[in-house]
Amino acid sequence: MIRSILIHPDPRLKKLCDPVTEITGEVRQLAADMLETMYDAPGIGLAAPQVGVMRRVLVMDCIKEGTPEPMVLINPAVIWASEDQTVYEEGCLSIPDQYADVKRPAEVQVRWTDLHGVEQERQFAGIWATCVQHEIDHLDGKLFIDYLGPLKRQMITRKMEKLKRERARELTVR
Ligand code: K2U
Ligand code: ZN
Repeated sequence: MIRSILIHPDPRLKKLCDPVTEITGEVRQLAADMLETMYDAPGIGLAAPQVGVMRRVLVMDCIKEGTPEPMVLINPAVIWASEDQTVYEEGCLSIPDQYADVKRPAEVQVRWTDLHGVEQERQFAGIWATCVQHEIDHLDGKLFIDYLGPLKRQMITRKMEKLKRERARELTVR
């Protein structure tokens, strides 16, 4: 089912998430819900804390020529990062309609456990390197605005607080 996405500022988005110790039916259901929620947003990545679950699970869709390739990464870790960095104008489903340039390693090697409990390893480049680093940051309570200067971060946070007040008012007025 589609789960609601937490909006910054929210303490749950700043927490360090717990590793998954056993791949239960509940973890499988979470991953399925996260993929459904990601596609609905739409987005190309989503981390469990964004739907309020403080577990080290992220989903991505490395869309290649149209054939969706949904990926579920459990307990992901960057084991190598290139010296080269790239800048990408990032956004975040938890910080709607705000975009800013973020510099990250251009390529990363990531190790994770898949839904079948099998250990995987893959090197990511391009937008997928950016996305997987953005999602792993979420598992460590880090948002892309944490890479910005204090003034820009504060301006975005103020905008989000206003948005949340408006959304709350809509709900009460209705
Ligand atoms: O984690 C999230 O909030 C989903 C992010 C993932 C992402 C952020 C920056 C750069 C790449 C991925 C996005 O909202 S997904 C939306 C999107 C779609 C296409 C390209 C970039 C971002
Ligand atoms: Zn995000």
